[in-house]
Amino acid sequence: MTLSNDFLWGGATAANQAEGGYNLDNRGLANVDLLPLGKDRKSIIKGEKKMLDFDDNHFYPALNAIDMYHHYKDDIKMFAEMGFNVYRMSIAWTRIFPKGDEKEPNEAGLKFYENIFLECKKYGIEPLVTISHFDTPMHLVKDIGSWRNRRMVNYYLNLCKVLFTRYKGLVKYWLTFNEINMLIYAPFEGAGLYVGDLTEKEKKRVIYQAAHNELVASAKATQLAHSIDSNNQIGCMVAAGKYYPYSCDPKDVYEAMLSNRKDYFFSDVQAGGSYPKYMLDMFKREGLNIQMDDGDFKLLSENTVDFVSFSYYMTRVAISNKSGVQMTTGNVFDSVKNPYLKEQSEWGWQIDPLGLRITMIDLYDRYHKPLFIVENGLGAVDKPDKDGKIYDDYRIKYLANHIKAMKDAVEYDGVELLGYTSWGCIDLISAGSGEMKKRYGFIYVDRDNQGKGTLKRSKKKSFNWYKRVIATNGENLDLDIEY
Ligand code: P53
Repeated sequence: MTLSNDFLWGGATAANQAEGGYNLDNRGLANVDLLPLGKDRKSIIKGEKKMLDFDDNHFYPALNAIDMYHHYKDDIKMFAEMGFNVYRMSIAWTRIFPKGDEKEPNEAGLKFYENIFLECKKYGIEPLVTISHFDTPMHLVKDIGSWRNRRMVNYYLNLCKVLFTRYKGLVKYWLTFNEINMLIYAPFEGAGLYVGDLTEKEKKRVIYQAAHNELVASAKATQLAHSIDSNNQIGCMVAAGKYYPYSCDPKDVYEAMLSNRKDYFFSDVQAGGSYPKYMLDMFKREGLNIQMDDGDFKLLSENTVDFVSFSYYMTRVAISNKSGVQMTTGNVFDSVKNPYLKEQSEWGWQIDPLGLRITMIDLYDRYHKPLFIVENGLGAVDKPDKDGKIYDDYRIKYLANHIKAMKDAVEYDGVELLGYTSWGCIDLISAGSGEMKKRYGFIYVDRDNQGKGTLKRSKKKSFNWYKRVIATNGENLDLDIEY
């Protein structure tokens, strides 16, 4: 058997894409609540267009999402039926601290997550908790400008302290920030930063100041987690998917190297423990004047993460001269199309299972820490047939090929891997597009893009398939399965 007996198998969701119940039990508003469906979403995500309050012209899909707030018991039961021994989910910060800067936490919010963890425990499912999945209280966005302000570190730490204390013994695996590197490309979604009114230089300064503040917060959270309970295991989380050079022209190779460094900067600090010199040089050369406290470097070096987690959907391509090459439609960043990859999702994400293996080797060789694949999957349009059944063989194929590649990395390339949680194990709202139509789940949810539907859950064909994968610890990846 390739994978160890204690390998963690499961699925992943995020609060704002699944819970709904945006105004229940004193929950406050967060940046992610304000991302509308439709053409403005992308520029709002990127912090170019301002959306700090709801307006009547937009539909906001996160407000009710798939209403996991009321369905979590049934949903976790279905996860258990598939054999999950881990469930990755995130905390909505504003359920615990509705404004973000209160002294006392909101008990109703704490209770909600406690119930989720107890439900998981009932089935022997280990929770893997993302503390912030693109989630910043709107009050702090408006009041102090979100992560550009160092005071965010303290507010985030207050949240962490409450979580680590209250859930001691119930939760052991934590991720500090989801896809921390996304804040470079999507500052509002990633870190609550509206930067639309800034010059290019000022925008860059704000982004890297926010990055520094998040890195400090992540290290402090790691330190705190370890001091509250030595069993706690803390991971960083990066949007991975290597850049390939378009050709062996050294100019393309160099371009790919720079692009990879840009993403690895975050995990270089969180897992490696120090700022890359090129980054500090860049701050100086460009006069960015990033504010750091005296003890920051020491803190960062002494509080590295225990494991490196990442999302993987596709690889990207770097080229020195973009003129004349075809682009893919990605969601947040458009990328050069890889002519060697023949298949792509309906959203233009190029499918590359070997790229997962390559990314794993890359990350492992860089940090020598155990990896955890916490997101991977295929967003597709699922059409129920007249009996309501969903034959999602395309998803089965995607997952089988990626899980095979993942196993190969463990078996032949010497990579240490803790677990695998597929993204959106139950259909949820797409982060990039806000659509419901872009589905990842083994479990279908009856809801459409406009929020209409019964919210009824049903099993897709892939449900049975993943169940068998887990039951055989990844040994049986045959595509055929009864449904
Ligand atoms: P959706 C951009 C590019 C790759 C992954 O994405 C990304 C993003 C951010 O939009 O996000 C992660 O839903 C993220 C999840 C998200 C998932 O990938 O656009 O951690 O919240 O849902 C898939 O198809």
